[in-house]
Amino acid sequence: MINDTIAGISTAVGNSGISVIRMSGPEAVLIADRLFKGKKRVSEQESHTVQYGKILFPETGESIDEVLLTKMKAPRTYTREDVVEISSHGGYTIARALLNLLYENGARPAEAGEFTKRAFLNGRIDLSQAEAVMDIIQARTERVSKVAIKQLEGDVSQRLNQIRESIILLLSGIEVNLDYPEYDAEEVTINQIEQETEKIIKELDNLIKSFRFGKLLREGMEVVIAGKPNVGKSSLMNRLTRKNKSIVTDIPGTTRDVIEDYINIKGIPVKLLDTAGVRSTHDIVEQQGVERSLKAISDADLIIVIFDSSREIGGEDQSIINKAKEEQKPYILCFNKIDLIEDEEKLEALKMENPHAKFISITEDAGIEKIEESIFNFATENNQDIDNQVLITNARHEHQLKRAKEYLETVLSNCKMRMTLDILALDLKASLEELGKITGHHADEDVVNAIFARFCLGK
Ligand SMILES: Nc1nc2c(ncn2[C@@H]2O[C@H](COP(=O)(O)OP(=O)(O)O)[C@@H](O)[C@H]2O)c(=O)[nH]1
Ligand SMILES: [Mg+2]
Repeated sequence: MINDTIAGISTAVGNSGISVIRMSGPEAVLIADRLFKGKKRVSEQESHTVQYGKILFPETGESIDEVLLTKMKAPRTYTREDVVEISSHGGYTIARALLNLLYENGARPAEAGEFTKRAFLNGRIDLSQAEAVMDIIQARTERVSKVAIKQLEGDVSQRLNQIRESIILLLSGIEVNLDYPEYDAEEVTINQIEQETEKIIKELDNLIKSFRFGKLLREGMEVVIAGKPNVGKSSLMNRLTRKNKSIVTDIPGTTRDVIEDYINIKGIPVKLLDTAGVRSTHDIVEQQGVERSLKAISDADLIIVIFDSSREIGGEDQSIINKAKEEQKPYILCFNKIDLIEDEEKLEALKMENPHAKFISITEDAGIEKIEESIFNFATENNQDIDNQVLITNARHEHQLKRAKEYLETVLSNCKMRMTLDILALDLKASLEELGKITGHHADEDVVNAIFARFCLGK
């Protein structure tokens, strides 16, 4: 049982219009009553209403600030405990003074994420939902926050609970058989377990697969623009970011360092890197730039390789494709400067030779949307239905899913070897536990603490 009352500042610290100080626990109303002076006592104020008043030093009666006080009685609250929120004027000094007063009157400082942890411990949300709360706060694009909100609403939890229930059903079938062992019944049961386990593994696989896109969404995707000097890498960088961060000149070897910026492609946070052109050079600074380009290529999720279609495609161009292949990195091939090709037939021939390539002109702003589209399609693996999918976005969840799957694979091979039911039950139980760690049915205390420690204060 949780029996203490916690308090913390829930808004960002710094100059702001208002600050919100949140208090949760059995004594929240009592403490507020001691310090707040409004038309009604807080204990008499109706739940889920707001009241104007002042916070006073209890000894001197001196006012600290005029505030709005929101009272929310358990259980319909964020933490499922009594919650009082005080909105004061903004700024660090007042919020700090109010908070100290709450501490002096019986509340204790809330740890990072402790309000949400209480929501978890009191059973309002499960662990994966609590993690989604953090993802909402940190979301970099609207699409990312939408996915996190769906997770908070429980779409991952629901899917996992369905899977857990199927396993529990198998286990209860085994129990019955162990209690009434008849030779035939056991045989039938093993066949059923085998079929059912195969199905469950497929469902786990779908979730595990969704992590590829989920991870790109949550952590962002790194896309490197590569190519030999003067093909238009910096021009593309500037066009995609709609900024003039990269220096564009007709002097080959202008970009020396890797230049980074963030863009949002249909809701996917993309870190774009403009690199020095890859070529052999005696200029020491440029050489280092080339090294960095090669390093960026080996770290990237995706590479945009640019060729200059007005010139002969040569060995240096090919070497970049080779580098991508060597690193097993996916790439999008772009032929830039098509405005310079006067001969229509030559362009058509080039297109025929490179059916997967994109043909663009940055100066004439032609074909850029095709690049954006390719980046998006790469991330979703051309899945049109990506918005309606349950997505795994959290590495911890993916890890647990894989563990659960491993145990189920053991169950399968044990079925094939006609092992006894009690042995099958062992691995089924183990997989159930691994899944339970995602939602918190079986969470270790250390894991729970580690998760909430990553939260911000006041949440
Ligand atoms: N005609 C034409 N020139 C371009 C195009 N894209 C870039 N350029 C020019 O090519 C030169 C090199 O561009 P830059 O972006 O600095 O290439 P980088 O060395 O690969 O970064 C500059 O003079 C650009 O204006 C294009 O689509 N058409
Ligand atoms: Mg450049």
